[in-house]
Parts: sequence; C-alpha cells; structure tokens
Amino acid sequence: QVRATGHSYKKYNNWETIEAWTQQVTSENPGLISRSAIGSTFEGRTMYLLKVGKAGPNKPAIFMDCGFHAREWISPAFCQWFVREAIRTYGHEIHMTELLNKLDFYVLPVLNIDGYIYTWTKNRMWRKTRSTQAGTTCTGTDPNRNFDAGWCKIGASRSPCDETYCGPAAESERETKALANFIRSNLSSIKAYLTIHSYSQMMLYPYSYDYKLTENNAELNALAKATVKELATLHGTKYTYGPGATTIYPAAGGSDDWAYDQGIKYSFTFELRDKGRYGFALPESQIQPTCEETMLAIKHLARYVLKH
Ligand code: ING
Ligand code: ZN
Repeated sequence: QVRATGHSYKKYNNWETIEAWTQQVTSENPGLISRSAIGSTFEGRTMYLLKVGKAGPNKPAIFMDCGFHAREWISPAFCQWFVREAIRTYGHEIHMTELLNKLDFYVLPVLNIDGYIYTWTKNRMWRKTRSTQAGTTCTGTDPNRNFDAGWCKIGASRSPCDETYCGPAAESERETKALANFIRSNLSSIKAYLTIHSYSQMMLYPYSYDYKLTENNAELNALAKATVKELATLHGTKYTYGPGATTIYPAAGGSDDWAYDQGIKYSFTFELRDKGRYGFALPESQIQPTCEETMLAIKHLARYVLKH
C-alpha cells in the first residue's frame, strides 16, 4: 500500500516523514528551533531532539517526550502539533510568546523509533522497543519499565516475552540510556519533565513504583487539578489525575518517577484520549481536538512552572 509521504499535522505521520519534518521545521524557524541528536536506537536510527525557544542566557527548560510506546500514535502527533503551535503563535499570542521568551522546551518527537516503525510495517499493536538479546527469541523491552526507579520491583515483568518486560538491567535500552543521559547532563536547567502516552485521559505524577507520596504531593495534586480543568474547557474532555500507583496502577521503572527522583519536582505522565472506544487506534479525526485541548494543558502547566 502506497501513501503520500507529505507531512500533515492532522494525520499520523510515519517515521520517515517525521524525521524529514524535524529537519524542515528547524531550517524554516532558525530563530526559534534548533535540532540536536541525543543518541541512536537499537536499530541505529538517530534520536532527534528539538529545542524550541527564543535564544537567551541561562533559560530554564521543560523537557517533553512522545512515542515511548510504539502503538500510542496520538503521542508523536501531539509533539509535532506542539512545535507547530509554538512557531505559529509566537509573537501573536501573549502566553506562548512569554513562554518561549523565558524558557526552552526540549521536545523529543519519538523516543521508541524502532517500535514506531514496526507498528507501521508489521504489527500495529506493538508496545516495546525492538532490541534483541542472547538467550531469548522474544524481542523488546518496555521503555517505561526500564528506568532506575524501583526498577522491576512492581508492575513489571522479568520475562522478555512480556509486554511490561523491564529489560536485563535499568537503562539497558539505547533509547532510555540516551534520554537519561541528556536529562542528567541538563538537570540544572530542566524544571519540568513531561511524557506523553495514551490512552485513558489521565494526568499522573509520582510515584508509580511505590505507594509513598512525594514531598510536594499537595502541590502536584493542585496543579494537576487546575491543568485538567483547563484542558476540559475546550471540548469537555474529562481527565482523572493523581499519583500513578493509585490512579492507574503500580508500575516501577517509569521515566516520570526517575525524573522526579533526579530532582525535577514537576514530573507528569499524560495519558491522552480516549478511554477505550478506539484506544490506541484513535481515528485521525480526533488528532486536532485532542492536540488542541492538550495544548491548553501544557501551556497552563508551563506558565505555572515559569512562575514557581
Ligand atoms: N501507561 C503507562 C505505562 O507505562 C505509567 C502508565 C505511567 C506507568 C507512569 C508507570 C509510570 O504503563 C501507558 N499507557 O503506557
Ligand atoms: Zn504508554
């Protein structure tokens, strides 16, 4: 089956198209976007990171990644939408202008590129990476069970054939290692860590690896409450929110818990639309409404982080 390779914000784009888009959007917006590479995937693909913001000294930053899990296609679609809205509204909309003047957004459009490609070519419902190892014929590690945050102690599997396989060790995957290395190297500037998943319509914060609450739980709860309220203003989409362990399920090795324990006090996992009617196969007709409401949430959160 042949599909036109042109990029569209209202369609799901394949990796080839997203990769070309990262190059194009950067070259067309040199005053706002720069592109770097943070590493490469198991199959050798380059992991591109976009830095979005007006150049300035010592700016705080918000890190946001998409495409941890291969089948959650709305997630990469949102990262692309976010970058477009940033460049489209900078200089026209006061809040985005202030945000980009005062902070940088690091946007990783797809973390699990190999898995994402596999969902386009072989198995639409693939979740994990595509790494192989000696001793098993099963492929892939769950990147959101692979971080060094209570690694594999709960809600994760030590069996390589399982969907929530935590990997042979924490940060065993080239993709999670690259992300963790980038964040460790930029800890002084990164004020918030956001990771975009689907589906369930939830806004989660630490912890998921334990039932303990964070030191700033009350603040995270209030911020999540206000953020999902803002999200709902557009289409009435209802989100639940709370600590991961009690709101969705206990699961160790997640990137939000790890980022929080690195000292990033605003760390959230978003689970975008829907609540199961279409699930991971969210129709393209829902890309725009989902991304627009999520923009409201991210902008609200970013403004809060900027003021605190
Ligand atoms: N949900 C997340 C998952 O990795 C999660 C939920 C969030 C787990 C934070 C651990 C930490 O299972 C999806 N849909 O992937
Ligand atoms: Zn996910």
